Amino acid sequence: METKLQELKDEALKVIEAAGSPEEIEAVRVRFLGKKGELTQILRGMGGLSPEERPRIGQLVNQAREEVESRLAARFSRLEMARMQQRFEAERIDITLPGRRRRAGTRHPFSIVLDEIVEIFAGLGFSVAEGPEVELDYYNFEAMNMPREHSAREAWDSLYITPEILLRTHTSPVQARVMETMRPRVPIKIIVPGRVYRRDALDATHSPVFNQIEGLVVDKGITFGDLKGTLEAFVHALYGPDQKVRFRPSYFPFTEPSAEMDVSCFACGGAGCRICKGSGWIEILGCGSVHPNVLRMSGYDPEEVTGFAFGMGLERIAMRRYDIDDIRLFYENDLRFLEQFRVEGR
Ligand code: 2U9
Repeated sequence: METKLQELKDEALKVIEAAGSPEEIEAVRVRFLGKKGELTQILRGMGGLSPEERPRIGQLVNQAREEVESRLAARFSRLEMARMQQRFEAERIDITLPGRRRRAGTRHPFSIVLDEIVEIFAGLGFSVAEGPEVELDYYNFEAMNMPREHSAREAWDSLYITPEILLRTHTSPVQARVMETMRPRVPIKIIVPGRVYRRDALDATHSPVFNQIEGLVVDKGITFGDLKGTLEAFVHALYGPDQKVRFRPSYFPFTEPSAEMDVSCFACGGAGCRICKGSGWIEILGCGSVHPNVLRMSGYDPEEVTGFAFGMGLERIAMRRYDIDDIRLFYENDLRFLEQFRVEGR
């Protein structure tokens, strides 16, 4: 009996050392210590022993059971430790590694320039107004002092949807709508950025869809001097305080008198270069005092209030700013182009 017991114990300890998982350990426990376990069977077979033998053998069997149990427990905790160690290794994070830069996108050059322009006019007390791109002929032309037979309409190759509805050719109709809503209250001080449409073939300098920013001020006693002061402040904020400006007489049906405003070339300071085509000047915008007919059409009395307005093309400004010679680059969504406009700190 003792020899069998010793053999069983040695066998048990051998297979415990060979167990490679909690399931295998449980199988060893059942094989030796379970109800039908090999060690348990010995206990059951003790009935055949003499009364003198029984206590001694019983003690030996219990010692064997205790040793097998403690070895099983030790093996289990060693496996558990090894498993945890493996997991720590697998999930180890080296917190000293440098952070991974998230690939932030870049802002479209239009957004960069437009935000700057809006910011400047906001600082001058203007608010932003928006309106529909699909517009009525009335607001786009008639309210802008261009009745149906007016020749100026030809200057705008328009995209009509119906005889009364078209894609707006400038953002001026939004100002007419604001005056209609506000009348007869003043002041109005708004800028109107937005897309405008013309029947133009797409090429390096023309696009059927482009972006404008127009502005309108209506109040009592507004003069052409207010126009010049406001727009000079704008140009100095956008291109720097040392730029010179000049106004040249011009014509627009919706302003009288009308003018075009140039700024001394920011690239060569006025000496003449490729950017300003040798003239030393860069045309920035058109402007003028609001035509009395336009005030009247939208419900204001030109004897009571006066105003000035201006309009600029966003593509023209962005192309000058970034020295871009093909307008199509703005619309083709080529990341090799767009990713160059990474504004620091954003
Ligand atoms: C109202 C009254 C007057 C808006 C104006 C211009 C001059 C102008 C062009 C510049 C370049 C359009 O983007 S561009 O092609 N615009 O020169 N626009 S005054 O005058 C208004 C607008 C609304 C009620």
